[in-house]
Amino acid sequence: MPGEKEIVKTTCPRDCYDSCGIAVIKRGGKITKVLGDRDHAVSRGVLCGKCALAYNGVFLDQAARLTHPLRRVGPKGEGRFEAVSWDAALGAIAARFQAIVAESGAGAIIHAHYTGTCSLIANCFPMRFFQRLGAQEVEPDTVCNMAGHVALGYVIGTSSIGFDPRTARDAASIVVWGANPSACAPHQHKHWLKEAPGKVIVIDPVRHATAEAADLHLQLYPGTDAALAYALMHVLRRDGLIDRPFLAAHTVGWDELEPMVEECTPDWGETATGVPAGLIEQAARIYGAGPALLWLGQGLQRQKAGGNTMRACALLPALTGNYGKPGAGLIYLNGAERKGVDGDYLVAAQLNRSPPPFSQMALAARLEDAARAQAFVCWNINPAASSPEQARLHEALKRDDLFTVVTDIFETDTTDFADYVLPAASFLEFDDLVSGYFNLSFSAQAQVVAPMGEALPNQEIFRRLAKAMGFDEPELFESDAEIIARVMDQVGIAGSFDEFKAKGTVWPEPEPVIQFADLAFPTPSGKIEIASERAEADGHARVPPPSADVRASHGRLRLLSPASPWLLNDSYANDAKIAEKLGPATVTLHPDDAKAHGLEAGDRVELANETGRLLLQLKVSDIVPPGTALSPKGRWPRREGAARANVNVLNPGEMSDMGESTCVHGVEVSIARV
Ligand SMILES: Nc1nc2c(c(=O)[nH]1)N[C@H]1C(S)=C(S)[C@@H](COP(=O)(O)OP(=O)(O)OC[C@H]3O[C@@H](n4cnc5c(=O)[nH]c(N)nc54)[C@H](O)[C@@H]3O)O[C@H]1N2
Ligand SMILES: Nc1nc2c(c(=O)[nH]1)N[C@H]1C(S)=C(S)[C@@H](COP(=O)(O)OP(=O)(O)OC[C@H]3O[C@@H](n4cnc5c(=O)[nH]c(N)nc54)[C@H](O)[C@@H]3O)O[C@H]1N2
Ligand code: SF4
Ligand SMILES: [Mo]
Repeated sequence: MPGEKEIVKTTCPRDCYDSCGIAVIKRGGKITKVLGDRDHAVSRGVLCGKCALAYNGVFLDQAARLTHPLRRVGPKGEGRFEAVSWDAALGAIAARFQAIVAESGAGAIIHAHYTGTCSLIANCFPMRFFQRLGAQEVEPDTVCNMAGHVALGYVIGTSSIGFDPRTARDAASIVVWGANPSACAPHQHKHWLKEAPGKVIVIDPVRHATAEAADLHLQLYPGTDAALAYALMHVLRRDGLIDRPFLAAHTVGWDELEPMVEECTPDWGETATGVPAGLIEQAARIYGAGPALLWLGQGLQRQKAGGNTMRACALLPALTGNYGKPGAGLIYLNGAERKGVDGDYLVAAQLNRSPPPFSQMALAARLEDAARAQAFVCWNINPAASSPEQARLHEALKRDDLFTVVTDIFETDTTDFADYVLPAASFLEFDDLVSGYFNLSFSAQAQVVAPMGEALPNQEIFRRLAKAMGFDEPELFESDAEIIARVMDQVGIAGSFDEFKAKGTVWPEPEPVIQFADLAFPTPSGKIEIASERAEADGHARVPPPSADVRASHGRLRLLSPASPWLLNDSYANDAKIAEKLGPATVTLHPDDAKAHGLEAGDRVELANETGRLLLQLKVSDIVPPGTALSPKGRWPRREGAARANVNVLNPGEMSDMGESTCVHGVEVSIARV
């Protein structure tokens, strides 16, 4: 191959716990290979399987990428377009927005976004535009992890200060509760958990690869976690494993909790959760020996009582004094503000004139409402695949009078419904910053090549649209270089961005950080709030009750649709090699359930409920407990034949107990052979 070999370090900005360092090999100015960066502490030279394929496959494939602004020429949903210039597209969009603002107010312009890219500028900068415009936001976390944010806010005052994973070297145990690192955090599965000296306990209905490799797997029925937490606390109390001086000094409400804990014996726990009492005892003793780390996954709280579950689980470190020392703590996520990043600056919060956001669970209903939804903009999100009430949403998106603008790097189910499609540059095509949300790493995203065709980074798209709208606030036009310099300064990274890019990743805190070292919690009392007045004022119990969901009845199954190791949310299904790995859409049942329904592996089956129906191929395995069905998320409806549906066609979009958040793992379905 002609041309000199060049290696460019960059960072994976996907919504993933790992934030891998990447090494891109270039020859003659062209990308020849995208690899893991050997010097990077997390990726250690190897990307996950899905990114190794997608970044060398569909991301580099000009035919698969969106390369020009497009205007719809066919009916909505068909995805037929003609190429237009940026000026024509942005001019038409601005004119339509101005007309809506004049007639109905900017609140009739709805925008949805999430974590298609997590690089800070591409993820945050467009908010400056939408908040200045006064458009109404679809609250992004409601489709993912909002219940957990609200719940942890009640207990410890924050959901974005987690333990530092590097402190695992001092932990006697790590509990992974309702997370699946083997799919969602592949390098934590492969390296971090394997190398941790402590015992690993997994609490999950599914015996995924991390559960398989763990010292202990508590395979509970979905939605029974609060009961399990109480049974564990019962053993801790009974066996003298409670840190009473810590409780007295740093918590409020133990006196209200203690009598509740007393009643929740391991036998009671077994009945409520399906986990054998002996395993509950064992797990409690391992955790109680401490120091112990508790990882509360995002899958855990996607349940009807997901907020209550998170509150109950978060009591374990409080009872055992697992804060403020090495090897102790709890993690949900680590926010960028942990590294000094000022989130308000990134989104220019001072410009905000938008009405309050609404839940993504209500998206389909809102888009049906012609008076309140006149325009719909999607960026960093593919709701036609990821959102609940899929059939209803697709119908709403067909409304001819709903002016729809979608920006993405690929044609997706959502772009199919757009009036205008705006081509976004991929992470290999612009400079940005990436803040790890598990590890306390902070990284540079480097432009490796020029954007494909006429594609532009999100931030540049919305700078140009702001100009077309005639806005003049300087925040709307701040350059990437200025933002990068400012954020590097906030994080305390000395030197130029070029120097930072050469390093790839920095760890602003060189030594493992001790979570809540000063034992000051950002709650109103400054302590851990076992009993919460704020929760009570919001209509919840003062102390989270030991509740457990009842089993699905009448032959119905509880449907779990967590992450697939081969997809990243609703991305990558359009990569040919990944499609091959995925095979047909499947649902997995326990052998007892398959037998009870007269089904065999390989059968074509239909899952159905009040919201929809879906055809799948049956797998039979005891990795799932009886009464449940497993069918991973992230397939593309447009690639699933005439039905044009994925597992979200079965999700009624019910809201969880807190934060108007998703309870997608609480869906119930019936099953029948086709
Ligand atoms: N059944 C079921 N449904 C679920 C879930 C579940 O567990 N089960 N999980 C939910 C969760 S946790 C989440 S987070 C959501 C995720 O759902 P989505 O946010 O819809 O999915 P993503 O694949 O993260 O990304 C959306 C799009 O962003 C695009 N993109 C990537 N980079 C860029 C960029 O730089 N600019 C622009 N403009 N676009 C870009 C990608 O190509 C992709 O099409 O799904 C939810 N849906
Ligand atoms: N490969 C891959 N990686 C990803 C993603 C992806 O789609 N693919 N998505 C990214 C995103 S957006 C997110 S939010 C994270 C999510 O990452 P995780 O936090 O790991 O969440 P999930 O994969 O949704 O679900 C994790 C586990 O929760 C379990 N679970 C479901 N219900 C319950 C319950 O009631 N109790 C308990 N104890 N467990 C339950 C499921 O069986 C599953 O094994 O992963 C990120 N990483
Ligand atoms: S998706 Fe996650 S595991 Fe895969 S390369 Fe990106 S950061 Fe690493
Ligand atoms: Mo998510």
